[in-house]
Amino acid sequence: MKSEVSKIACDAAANVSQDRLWQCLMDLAAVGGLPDGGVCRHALSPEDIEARAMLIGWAESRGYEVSVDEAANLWVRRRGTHRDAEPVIAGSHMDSQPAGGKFDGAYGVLAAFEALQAMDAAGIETRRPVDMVAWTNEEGGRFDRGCTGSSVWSGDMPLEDYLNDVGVDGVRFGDALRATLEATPDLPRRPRSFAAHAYVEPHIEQGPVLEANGVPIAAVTSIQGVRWMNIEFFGAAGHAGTTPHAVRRDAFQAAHRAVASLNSLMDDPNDVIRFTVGRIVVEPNSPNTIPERVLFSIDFRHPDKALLNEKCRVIQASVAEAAGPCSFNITPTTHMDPTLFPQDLVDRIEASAAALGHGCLRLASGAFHDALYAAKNCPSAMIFIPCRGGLSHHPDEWAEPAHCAIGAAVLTATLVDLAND
Ligand code: HGY
Ligand code: MN
Ligand code: MN
Repeated sequence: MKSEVSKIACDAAANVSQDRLWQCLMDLAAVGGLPDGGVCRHALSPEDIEARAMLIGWAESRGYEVSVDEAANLWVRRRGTHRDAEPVIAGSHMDSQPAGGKFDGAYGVLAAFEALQAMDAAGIETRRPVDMVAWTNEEGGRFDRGCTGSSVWSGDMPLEDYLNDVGVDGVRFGDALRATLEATPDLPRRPRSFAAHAYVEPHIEQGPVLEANGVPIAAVTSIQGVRWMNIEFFGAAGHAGTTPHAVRRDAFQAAHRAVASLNSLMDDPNDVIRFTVGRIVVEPNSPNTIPERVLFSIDFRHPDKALLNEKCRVIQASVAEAAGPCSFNITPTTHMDPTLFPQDLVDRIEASAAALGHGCLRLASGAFHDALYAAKNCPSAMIFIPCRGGLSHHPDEWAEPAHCAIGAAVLTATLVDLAND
């Protein structure tokens, strides 16, 4: 791939409208908006369906081709002069964390949508079609696994593998998926997967580096690996006042020992390993009944695949030792290997930023993204913009309008030249 930036790419980028993009961001943030300024827009929820309907309305009013695939990934196409050429794709996700922010995912979808409109405003044609995509269930906050839509599109996971996942609300993934697809019965269907020329995902950094350096853009070089598991202990319920400790099979105490042991396993003096216990379920969850079942999630991450696998091998032994008189079960849920983005595509993002007069750093991503799966199907890369204090997965998540527009402009320039490859 070449990496000089064409004049029409810069012309299209100059047609990005900060106000139009910001208005869309605030309109989307209101869907599932919370009183504290955050967002709860769970994948395949009524709020997700409402957000999809809003985006479809915007896209259809601008004459774009809107379609959806079996995984409910939502596609908005700006036609190219060569209809059958492999498309260039840009996008991210609209589902959020349960106490999420206005920009995680939403920014990438709407920056991509703004790029299509900027190309229209510049009156430029591209050889290849340019697709905006909103992937299904990137976060995994409702259903235990993340990046569902992109992993299906990339061919990495069969959709059928997800259908029986049950959400935190007891809803089966397949049923929520069917309800979401039934909400847009007239949308043309896209095939489950198809070849693409390239994929570029804009996203807030979800870290402090860009803001600390006063730089508006990062060309992302890689995404670290991720392992998620659910660890369950099974004991025996009993009366908190009358059951002697000598005979107890307390599932919470087993979980407590296991978390302490895993904290030691994941202890890293270099502070590179990321280890989080984000969810815990205690049953029957009563102050005066000994817990008979406890489930907790673990999320751990590292840029080195060998280290991730080595830690996985030790987890089983740590949990078994902590179980004591309880039985246990370990269910791996998400397994993402570290991913490097192709140098020439990262170069193109850097070149676009430079051509538009913006500083650009190269950063690795601590968060996972749909680009990790898209990269299994086509050359993929990401553009980061700063977020305030590096905060994300939090109601106070914030990005500046100017940075949102700069990111969309760099995306637009990159997409135009990719679409004319
Ligand atoms: O968890 C992640 O890294 C992503 O933000 N869903
Ligand atoms: Mn995200
Ligand atoms: Mn996220």
